[in-house]
Amino acid sequence: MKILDEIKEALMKGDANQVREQAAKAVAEGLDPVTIINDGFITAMSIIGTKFKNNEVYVPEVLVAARAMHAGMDAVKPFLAGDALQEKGTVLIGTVKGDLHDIGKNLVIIMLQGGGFKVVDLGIDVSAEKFVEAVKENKPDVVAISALLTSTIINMKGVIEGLADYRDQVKIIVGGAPVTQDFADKIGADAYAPDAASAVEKVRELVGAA
Ligand code: B12
Repeated sequence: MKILDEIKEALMKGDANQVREQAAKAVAEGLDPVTIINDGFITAMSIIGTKFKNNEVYVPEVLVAARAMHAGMDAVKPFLAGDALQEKGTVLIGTVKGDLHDIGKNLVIIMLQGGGFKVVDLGIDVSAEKFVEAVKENKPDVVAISALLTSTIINMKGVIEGLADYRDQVKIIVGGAPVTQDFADKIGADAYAPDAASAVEKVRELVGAA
C-alpha cells in the first residue's frame, strides 16, 4: 500500500514530521492503526536494525529513526482500541553494577520497542538485588542484562544467581561488547546476542513469538 511505503520510507529517513503526518492521514483514510504499527513502523525499524547490524547505518541514524517511530506512535495511539495492540511480552533491562555504559542498552530498548515489546528500563549500575526486586514487581518474560567492561561482566553471574528461584518464569539474555556466547553459556544465561537487531530475534525466540 502506497501510504505504508511512504511511512516506512519517512521513518527510515528519520523524518518525524512526515511520519506523524502520514500516519495521521492513514488513520483518517480508514487504515487500521495496528496495520500501520506492524506493517509500517515495526517493519521499518527492523530494516533499520538489520542495516545497523551490517554497519550500513550508525547510532545517530537509529536514534532519529526511533524518534520518528515515536512521533508516528503518538499519531496512531489515540485511535487504538483498548487492547488492540497486544504486546509481545515484557522485557526488564539494565546495565550491571559498576557499569555506566548505556548507549548500546538504549539501542536494544529502541529495537525491542520497535519489535512490539514492552520494556522496563532499570538504567545503569544496577545491583543483582535491584534486578531481583524488579522481577518480583514487574513479572517480565525476559530479563536482559548489559555490560561493557571486562571488569563488570562477571556481575551478570550474580544477577543470574539471584534469579535462581525465578528461572521457570523468566528467561535471561545477556549482551554487550565483551560478552560472548561462550561466556553466556558459562554463567547460565538462556541467550546471548551480539547486537540490538539480533537481540530482538533472540527475545522473540525466548518468548515463543518468533
Ligand atoms: C561511550 C563510552 C563510554 C562513556 C559511556 C557513556 C554512556 N552513556 O554509555 C563513558 C565516557 C561514561 C565511559 C566510561 C568508561 N569507559 Co567506556 N567506552 C565508551 C565507548 C567509546 C563506546 C561504547 C558504546 O557506546 N558503543 C556503542 C554501542 C552501540 O555498542 P555496545 O555498547 O557494544 O552495544 C551493542 C552490543 O554490544 C549489544 N548490546 C549492548 N548491551 C546489550 C544487552 C543485551 C541484553 C544484548 C542482547 C545486547 C546488548 O547491542 C548494542 C547495539 O548493537 C567504548 C569503546 C568502543 N568503541 O566500544 C569505551 C569502553 C567500553 N570503555 C572503556 C573503559 C575502560 C571505560 C572507563 C573505565 C574509562 C575510565 N578509565 O574512566 C569508564 C568506566 C565507567 C563505568 N564505570 O562504566 C573500555 C572497556 C575496556 C574493557 N575491556 O573493559 C572501552 C572498550 C574503551 C577502550 N578501548 O578502552 N565510556
